[in-house]
Amino acid sequence: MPQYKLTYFDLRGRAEPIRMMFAIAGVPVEDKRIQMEEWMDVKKDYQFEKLPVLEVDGVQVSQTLAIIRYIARENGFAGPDNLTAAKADALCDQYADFITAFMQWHIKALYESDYLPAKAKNFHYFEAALAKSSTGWYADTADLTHADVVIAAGLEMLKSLDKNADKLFDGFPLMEAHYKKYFAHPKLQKYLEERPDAKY
Ligand SMILES: N[C@@H](CCC(=O)N[C@@H](CS)C(=O)NCC(=O)O)C(=O)O
Repeated sequence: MPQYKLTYFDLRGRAEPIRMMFAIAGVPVEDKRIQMEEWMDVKKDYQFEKLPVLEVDGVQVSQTLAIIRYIARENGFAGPDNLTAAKADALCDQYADFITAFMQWHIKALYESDYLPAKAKNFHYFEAALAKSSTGWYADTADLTHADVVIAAGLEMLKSLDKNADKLFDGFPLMEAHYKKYFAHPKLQKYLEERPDAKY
């Protein structure tokens, strides 16, 4: 097995789905956390000058979704065939588009004008994907895929930042059921018990 080192800030953020994917796969990874004060000194050492970065036997892989797809594929969590993997990829990409809109809202306080419409539109897409699933996992797979990890971890962050978090799933019962099913996944329990406390 390769030596894995994941570098990110001392936050959950974009690294959390990656850490969770490793935990579910049962693969050890060094969880290197850089303090903000150190970042400017080392930024240039990373391919796109952004984190997270995964090192695989010293070889850098950048971009959150590229990293998570790689771990899922390596460990049998990308579905049984390429078409299923592509469906999981599409859900991850759609979630990433949505969370980018959310970040703009969070920075510029565009809650009503930008966030709420983006949330309503996207949650309908995700609810519809689950309505087509016979297993309760987003890509209709027997066990979860990276799409389930990316969306559930992303929603956990959203819950910590949305001022109306208690209403996050109102009107979206399948998404709520998925969220609970994900956080009850047996392979995630030890990680959840041991991970450092963090707001997001
Ligand atoms: N699309 C990239 C975005 C990476 C990104 O924006 N990372 C932020 C932290 S969440 C970062 O490294 N910020 C520090 C900087 O830009 O100097 C990904 O998903 O990995």
